Amino acid sequence: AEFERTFIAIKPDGVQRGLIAEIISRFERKGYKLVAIKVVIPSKEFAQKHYHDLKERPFFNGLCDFLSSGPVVAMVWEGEGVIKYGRKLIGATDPQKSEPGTIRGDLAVVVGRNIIHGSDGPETAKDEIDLWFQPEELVTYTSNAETWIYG
Ligand code: YYY
Ligand code: MG
Repeated sequence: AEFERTFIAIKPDGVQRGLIAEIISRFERKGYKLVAIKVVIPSKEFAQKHYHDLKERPFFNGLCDFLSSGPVVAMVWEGEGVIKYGRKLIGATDPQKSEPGTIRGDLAVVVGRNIIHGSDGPETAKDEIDLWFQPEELVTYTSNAETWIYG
C-alpha cells in the first residue's frame, strides 16, 4: 500500500546525546516504514531554508546556528496518518509541556534543545522532503509486516 510520508530529523542534540536508535525505534515499533535516511551537517543557509517560516521570530538566528552545528539524521517515514501521528509521538514543541510518553516529554527538557523535528502538515511534509532529499533517495518497497500492521 502507498501511504503518506513525513519528514523527521534528529537534531544535533539528539545525535550527540546518543538518542538516534531510541528515536528511530519509536517510529519503527509503531508500525511506520522508513523510506529514506542520511546523516548530514546542514549549512546555516540550508537551515534558514528549512526554517524559513520562522524567519521573523526572535529565536530564528540561534535556531539556524544550532541546526547547522553538527550532524543531523534526516529521515522520511511512511504510513497511514504518519504526518499527524508523528507529531503526536514527538510531543509539544516545548518539552516542559510535552506529555510523558512522547519523545520530547521523555527525552528533552528545554525548547531550544528539543532533539527532533517533524513536519507539521501535508504541505510542509512535501516541501521538507523535497528540500532534504533527491527523489531517488526515497525507496519504495513492501514491508513484510504491512499485512500484520494494517490487516
Ligand atoms: O514544529 P516544532 O519543532 O514543534 O516547533 P516550531 O514552532 O516549528 O519551531 C521550530 C523550532 O524552533 C522548535 O522545535 C524549537 C525552536 N523554538 C525555540 O527555540 N523557541 C520557541 N519559543 C519556539 C521554537
Ligand atoms: Mg515546526
